[in-house]
Amino acid sequence: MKDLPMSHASPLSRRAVLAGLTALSAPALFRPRTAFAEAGRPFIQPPLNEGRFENGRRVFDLTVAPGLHEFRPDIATDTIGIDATFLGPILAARAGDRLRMNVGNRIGEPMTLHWHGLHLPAAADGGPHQEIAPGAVWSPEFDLMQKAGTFWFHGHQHERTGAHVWAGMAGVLRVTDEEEAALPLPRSHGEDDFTLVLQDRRFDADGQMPYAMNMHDRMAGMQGDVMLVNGQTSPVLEVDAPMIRLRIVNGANGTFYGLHFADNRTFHQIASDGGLLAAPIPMPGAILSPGERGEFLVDLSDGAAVMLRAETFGAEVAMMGTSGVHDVMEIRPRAARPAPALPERLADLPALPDATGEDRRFDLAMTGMGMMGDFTINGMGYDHSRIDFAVPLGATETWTWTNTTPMLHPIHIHDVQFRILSRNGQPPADHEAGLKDTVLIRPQETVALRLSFTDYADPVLPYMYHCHILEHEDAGMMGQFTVV
Ligand SMILES: [Cu+2]
Repeated sequence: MKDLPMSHASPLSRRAVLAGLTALSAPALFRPRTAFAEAGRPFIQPPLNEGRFENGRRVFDLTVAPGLHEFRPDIATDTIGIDATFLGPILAARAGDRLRMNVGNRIGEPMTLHWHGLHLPAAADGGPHQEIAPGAVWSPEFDLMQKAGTFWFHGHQHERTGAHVWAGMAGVLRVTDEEEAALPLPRSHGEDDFTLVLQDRRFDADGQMPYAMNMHDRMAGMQGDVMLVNGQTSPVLEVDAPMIRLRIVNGANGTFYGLHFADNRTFHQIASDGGLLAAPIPMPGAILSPGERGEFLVDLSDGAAVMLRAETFGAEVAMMGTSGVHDVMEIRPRAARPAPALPERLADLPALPDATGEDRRFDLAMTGMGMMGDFTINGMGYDHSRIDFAVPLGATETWTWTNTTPMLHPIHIHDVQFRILSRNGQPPADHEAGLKDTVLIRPQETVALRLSFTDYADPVLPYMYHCHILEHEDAGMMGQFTVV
């Protein structure tokens, strides 16, 4: 195989996707992967589940159980699914709904299910303190206090998050609201609006994907060489629409995706983790860290087929460079036809709230070579019985993160949608200026966030803040705070 500089293979992504990722990046290699399965199977999405209504509540019944999933025809791989053989349904709900989630645990070991990105009481969060015993059903109830957007849910069991998500314990929550519904955007699920959970997996000779970590996996997070879209390899999406919306979830354990199109066409980001941006942002490429979501508009008016690609990075990109470029999904428009104009404005983002409370500092560090337990925040690993601090209810705080490790860390904070104040003293890029719950902190970077803690207090039960590389989280790069 001939190694080509990335600038030959993918000039726009080299400039736009890697730019600023790290100045230390080794020359990137272009290594097209051999197909894992025969390409060209039709793109499929998990079923849309709108729940059922009961006493004014939207109720979702979710059963988490072992599955056998065919990633390759006629090869059954052991998995975990949520009412499916791998991953779970796309839950559809409206902002303001009262939700009740009935989560049944049939996996034979303790688990939790965390509602990633939602503002809710700590008791309903689904973090490590809301353990569901084998055979039990957990039924939190809460108000859906989000803007329209793409959220997700996944396992969060203490020290088992990586294993559970790797096996398939994750799903998507699609939230709609009136503000979004009034905009001229594609929103017909399965026609011009598609949800993609991106993951990568490693399979053994028997077609299984054991959660067997080697030294590198412990340091950098589990990564695979097979790209999955909703648990499927190399799908083809045929569409009739001249403009489509892709809701993309990075559901990987430890892989960063630098998304771009093979023909380097510009696409537009319209939403970040917590909902719509102020205006569509033209992007030649977009990085999604583990845990992050983005919604993108893709113009298909030329009628030409195009390949969505992902340049994949591990946390150690600063030391090792990228691990390759993967074909993710081919999009085939059935015809050329004019695309509608993009809306000039999307949402009115509220002004950054003024700080009323503490300035807190978080130092991300590692010792040794990232052996188990060596990832720390403020010098400490996670202790399930230690609450690191309490935030007064109603406070707006500034949390400043500094990364002294040579690795990338996507930091996720439960309960809140926050705003990025600055990266190394500079204002955030437009696509990072909206609502966020997960933020990439590069080596040697200092990132300041503004967060408001409203509505829910609990003197006992905490929320989590942690690295969303699940192997870093499980190794202790996590802390807990209460809102009181
Ligand atoms: Cu990390």
